[in-house]
Amino acid sequence: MKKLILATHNRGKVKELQELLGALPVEVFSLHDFPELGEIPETGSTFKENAYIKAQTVFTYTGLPVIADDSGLEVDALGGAPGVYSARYAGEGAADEDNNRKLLEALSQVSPSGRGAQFRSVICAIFGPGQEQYAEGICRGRIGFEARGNNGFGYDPLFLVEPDFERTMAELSLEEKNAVSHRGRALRNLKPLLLEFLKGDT
Ligand code: ITT
Repeated sequence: MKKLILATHNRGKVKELQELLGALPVEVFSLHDFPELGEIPETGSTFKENAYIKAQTVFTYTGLPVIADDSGLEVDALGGAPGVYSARYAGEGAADEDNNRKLLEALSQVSPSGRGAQFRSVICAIFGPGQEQYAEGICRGRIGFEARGNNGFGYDPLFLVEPDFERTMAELSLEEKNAVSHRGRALRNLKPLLLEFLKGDT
C-alpha cells in the first residue's frame, strides 16, 4: 500500500483529512509520527506559499508523498484578517480560546449582516520530486456573538455555517463538517490527482 504523509501537527486537521481519505488504499501518517521534525516556520505571505513550504520541507525530509493544508479564517469586516495569521491572531503560541476572544472583541460593534466570513484551505500535494500540485476550498458563513459547540477546532465555535447560519461549525459532526468545509472541498478538488497518484506504480 502507498504511504501518504499529512504535513501537519494539528490533530483536528489530521482527523478530518483521515476521514476524507476514507476508503482509499493508502497508509496515512502525520507529523506526530516524525517528532524529530519539529515546527516548520511558516514564512510565506499566502496560504499557497505556506502550504508549499510545509509540503516541500516534509517531502525533502522523508522522500515520501505528502499533502499539506494551509488554512485560515478571512473576515469581511476585517479586510480578510486574520487570514494566514489565523493560528497566531492573538500572538505567537496563542490558544484557540485567545484567538476567538480577540475576534469577538474586534467585531463587537459589527451587526449580524456585517459579520460575513469565510474559511479557506489550500492544499499542496507533492507525490514526486518537482511535482507540486494545488487544490483550494472555501466555506462561507458568518461570525456569531458567542462560542457554541464542542466539535472541531480553532474558530469553529464562532463560525455560523451558510445558508441558514443556525449552527456553528463546532455543532456539526465530523462528517457534516467535511461535507461543507473548506478542507473537505479542497480535498475533493484534489481527489482526481490523488486517484491518479494511487493508480501509478511509482
Ligand atoms: P499545521 O501548520 O501544523 O497544519 P496549524 O493549526 O498551525 O497546523 P495553519 O498554519 O494552517 O495550521 O493555521 C490554520 C489556523 O486557521 C488554525 O489554527 C485555526 O485557527 C484556523 N482554521 C483553519 N481551518 C479551520 C477549521 O476547519 N476550523 C476552525 N479554524 C480553522
